[in-house]
Amino acid sequence: MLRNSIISHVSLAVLISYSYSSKVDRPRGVSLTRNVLYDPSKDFACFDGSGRMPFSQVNDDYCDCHDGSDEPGTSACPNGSFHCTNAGHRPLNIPSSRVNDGICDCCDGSDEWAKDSSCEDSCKELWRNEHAHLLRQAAAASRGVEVRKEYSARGVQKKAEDKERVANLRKEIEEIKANEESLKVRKENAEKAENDAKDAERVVWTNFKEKVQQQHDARQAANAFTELDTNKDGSVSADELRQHPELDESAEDDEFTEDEARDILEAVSVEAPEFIEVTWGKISEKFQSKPAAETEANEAHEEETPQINLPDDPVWSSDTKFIAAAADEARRQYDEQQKKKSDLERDIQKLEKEIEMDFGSDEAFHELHGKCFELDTHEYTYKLCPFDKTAQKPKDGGAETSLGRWGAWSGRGNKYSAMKYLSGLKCWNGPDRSTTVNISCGDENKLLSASEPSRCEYKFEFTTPAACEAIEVPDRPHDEL
Ligand SMILES: [Ca+2]
Ligand SMILES: [Ca+2]
Ligand SMILES: [Ca+2]
Ligand SMILES: [Ca+2]
Repeated sequence: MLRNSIISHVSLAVLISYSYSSKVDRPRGVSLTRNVLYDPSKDFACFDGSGRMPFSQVNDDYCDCHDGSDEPGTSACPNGSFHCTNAGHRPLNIPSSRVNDGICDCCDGSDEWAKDSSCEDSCKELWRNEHAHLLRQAAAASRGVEVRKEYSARGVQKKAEDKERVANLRKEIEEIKANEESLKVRKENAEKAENDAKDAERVVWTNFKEKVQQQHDARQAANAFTELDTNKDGSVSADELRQHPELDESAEDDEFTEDEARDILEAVSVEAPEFIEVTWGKISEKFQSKPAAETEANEAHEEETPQINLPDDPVWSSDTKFIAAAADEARRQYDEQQKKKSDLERDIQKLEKEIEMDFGSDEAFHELHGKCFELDTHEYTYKLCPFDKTAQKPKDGGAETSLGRWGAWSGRGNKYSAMKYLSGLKCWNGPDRSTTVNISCGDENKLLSASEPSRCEYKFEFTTPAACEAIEVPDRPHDEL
C-alpha cells in the first residue's frame, strides 16, 4: 500500500522531471550518452547490477541502486551524479548531493529544479566570457606560433649545416689518413738516420772518454806510486805499503802485517810499471793520499789529476745536426697531422652529439641551445641553460650550485612539455639535486618561477614560443543538442 502511494507520487515526479528537463526527452540529470540506459518502456537495471525495478522508481527521490544510477536527477543517493545540459555553454556532471541544495551549480540552473530558485541561466554569458578569453589565448598562441616557425626554420637549417660540416670534417680526416702512412714512414726513416748518426758519434765519443779516463787513472797511479815509494828507490815495498793501514784487507786483527802487504803486492816489492798496471787496480778505491806529510806532492797531485766529468753525448757534428733537424721536422709534421686529426675527431663528436639532440618535432627548441635564462628572486639568481644545466647562485656573491645537468624530455603526454635535469650537486645527507622544468607557450623565452617543492628537487616554470601551438576556438559552444 505504502509502495503504491509512493509510486503514484513518483509517477507524478517522473512526469514533472520529464517536463522540466530541457528540450530533450530524457530523465532529469541524465546525459545524452547515457539516455539509452534509461528506457521508460522497460524495467530499469542498476548500472552496477545491484537491482532491477520498474522504471517508475527512476528519479522517485528514493535511492534503490547502490551506485545511485536510479536517481540521476535527485539528491536521494549519496554517490549519484547529476548531469547539467548547460545549453549555450558546456555540459557538466556534479555530485547529486548538490541537486536542490539552494546553490546554483549548473549555469542553466537545472540542478535547482524543485524550488522557485533564483538561478538564472548564465550559460550564454559564461560562454561569451570564456570565448573572449580563449580568443585572447589563441591570439597570444598564434603570435608564439609565428616565432616558433622562425625558430623551426633556423633549427632545421642549423641541423642541416651541422650535418654538412660533419661530412666536410670527415673528408678532411680521410685526407689526413691518406697522408698519414707516408708521413709516418718519413718520420721513421728520418729518426733512424738520426739515431744511426748519433750512435756512430757516440761510439767515437765513448772511446775518447775511455782513453781520457785511462790516462787519468794512469796519472793517479803514478802519483800514488811516488807517494808510496817514500825512500825513493824506484819500488814500493811491503813496509812502505804498510804505512797506509787503510789498505789492510783483513782489518779484524788491528794490524797491517808484512804478509798482508806482500799478499797485495804479490811480491816483496813492485816497480812502477807493474804497480800502475796491476797493484793500483787493487788498492785505488781504498788508497788515501797523505797530504800533510806530502805537501808538495799533494799540490802536484791536485794539479795533475783534476776531476774529469765528460757529458754522455758529444757536441754533435754539423752533419749530425743537419740529420737531427730533418728528423725534428719530420716529427713535427707527423705530430701536427696527428693533432689535427684528433681535433677534427673531437669536433665531429661534438657536432654529432648536437645533431642527435632532440630539439622537438620541428627543431624549434634548437633556438634555446647555447642560451641561458635567469630569474632573480630575493635570495638567489636561478639559471636555466636549456640542454645544458640548471643552477642557483646566491645574490650575495657565493659560488654557483649545480641543480642538475641536462637529462631528458620528461613531459607526460606531450614529452616536450617538461625537461629533466639530473645529477646536480649532492645534497648534504641527501640525494643529488635535480630540476624539472615545465615548458609552456609564451610570447618570449622567460624563466617565470623557481621553487623547491621537495628537498633538493627543484621546479622551474619556463615559457617559450618554441612550445606554442595554434589554439582552435570554436565559434559556438558544443551543445549536446
Ligand atoms: Ca529510486
Ligand atoms: Ca545546487
Ligand atoms: Ca821504496
Ligand atoms: Ca791486517
